Amino acid sequence: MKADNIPSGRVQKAPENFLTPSGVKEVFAEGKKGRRDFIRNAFAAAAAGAAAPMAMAQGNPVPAEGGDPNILNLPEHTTGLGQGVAVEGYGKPSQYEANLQRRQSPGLTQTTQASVSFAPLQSLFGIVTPSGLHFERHHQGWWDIDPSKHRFMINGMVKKNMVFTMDEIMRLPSVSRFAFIECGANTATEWGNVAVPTVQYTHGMISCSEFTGVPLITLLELAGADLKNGKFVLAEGADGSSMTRTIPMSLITSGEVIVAYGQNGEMLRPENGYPLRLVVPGVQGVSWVKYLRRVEVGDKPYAAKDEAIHYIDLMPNGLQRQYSNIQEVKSVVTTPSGGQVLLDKGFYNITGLAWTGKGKIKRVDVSTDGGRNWRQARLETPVLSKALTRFNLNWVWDGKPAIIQSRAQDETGHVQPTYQQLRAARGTRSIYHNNAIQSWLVQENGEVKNVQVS
Ligand SMILES: Nc1nc2c(c(=O)[nH]1)N[C@H]1C(S)=C(S)[C@@H](COP(=O)(O)O)O[C@H]1N2
Ligand SMILES: [Mo]
Repeated sequence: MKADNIPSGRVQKAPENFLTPSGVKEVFAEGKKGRRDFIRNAFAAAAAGAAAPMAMAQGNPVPAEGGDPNILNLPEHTTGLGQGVAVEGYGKPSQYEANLQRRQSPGLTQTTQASVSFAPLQSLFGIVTPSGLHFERHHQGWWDIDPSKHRFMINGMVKKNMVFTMDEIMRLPSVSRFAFIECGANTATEWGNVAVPTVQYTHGMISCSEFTGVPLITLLELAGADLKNGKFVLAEGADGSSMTRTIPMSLITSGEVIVAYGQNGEMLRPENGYPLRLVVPGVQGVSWVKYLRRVEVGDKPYAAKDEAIHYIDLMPNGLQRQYSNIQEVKSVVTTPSGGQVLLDKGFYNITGLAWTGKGKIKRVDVSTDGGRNWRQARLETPVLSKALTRFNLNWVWDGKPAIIQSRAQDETGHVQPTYQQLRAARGTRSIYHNNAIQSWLVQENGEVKNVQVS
């Protein structure tokens, strides 16, 4: 069944011509071999598309007669002696999970010095992104900086300029909080209806971690910052990208902005800013300055390059919208999603992620008919402010083409827009800040594809 034959006729088949023919083949080849194995085949198509999320990925079908050898024959792991502890090792995932990787998008130019890697959302559970699978965005490469030589400075509208070593920062009162980070360019290819094949590439520039560090306000108070006239802070990174961003003081005085050294219970990973990064919950990723070495207190926005010419939105009236910091309410179904293949009709767990930079997710509705009917999904706890929220919904697939969508609403009442609504408000020439409803087409043969419903 082709996308253009879908019931309503409202579906536009997303163009795939940006993918090389072999890239497209790779995505679906595995799935075609044996559709009965939803998990094994659908997710094994790793290179350009999906990746295996589940342990069952390696299982063989259970024989109808004669007993299951996987039960009848005692395996070696039941009769033999297992491996000893890896005494000084750092634990690694199972060898059977080798397909679970962050990857460069097939929709972007492939380079050896790539500057973006996408998190495999289709294979993740719950709300925490394992640190090794956190998306990466480097404007000038990443570094593994010696923490004993790293310095953090405060200047500008302060009583005294201050310099901290890492040891000095780690003596101060710390806080831990869960927060999502989303690059403002996440889902950018969909503005042009370029159908990158999987959710890894449509939405994989988002991750969620527990961050630990010192509230920036604590450090500013130590320096005697002028919190009355100092309305903005400039944050600067120590890499060669000259990454500087203006942070409004209101976010800092609320205590939310953290100068973080911890991520998911250990020190930050080098790719994510080791040994120090700014955590700015609810705000787009570019403001989460990595390798943080300096903040300056000022009385006006700095209009730095990454806020004057990048990360701005070209509006329909031809004007640029600047400082669109807060990431608005958004969600995406991660299974079933592009590149996956459904088995026969029957029961499936629809699952996905929702988030908003404005606070908590209030509800998520899911449609399986392209937005005509909606059912309320279960929000899994905890539902945390400015963190990812996991949702699930029971679904019985009747084997007919289906268009799966999710629509999130946050506690401020904002609802995720359709593409039609988004384009009406924002025009068609944007790159950043696309929070529209994503559609996945489940075809009769079980293959799931990225489509746009207008
Ligand atoms: N110093 C520095 N900070 C940076 C960047 C950078 O290139 N250098 N990239 C920014 C961008 S655009 C994003 S989306 C996030 C990505 O963070 P991550 O690589 O930890 O996912 O870091 C931001 N902070
Ligand atoms: Mo970004």
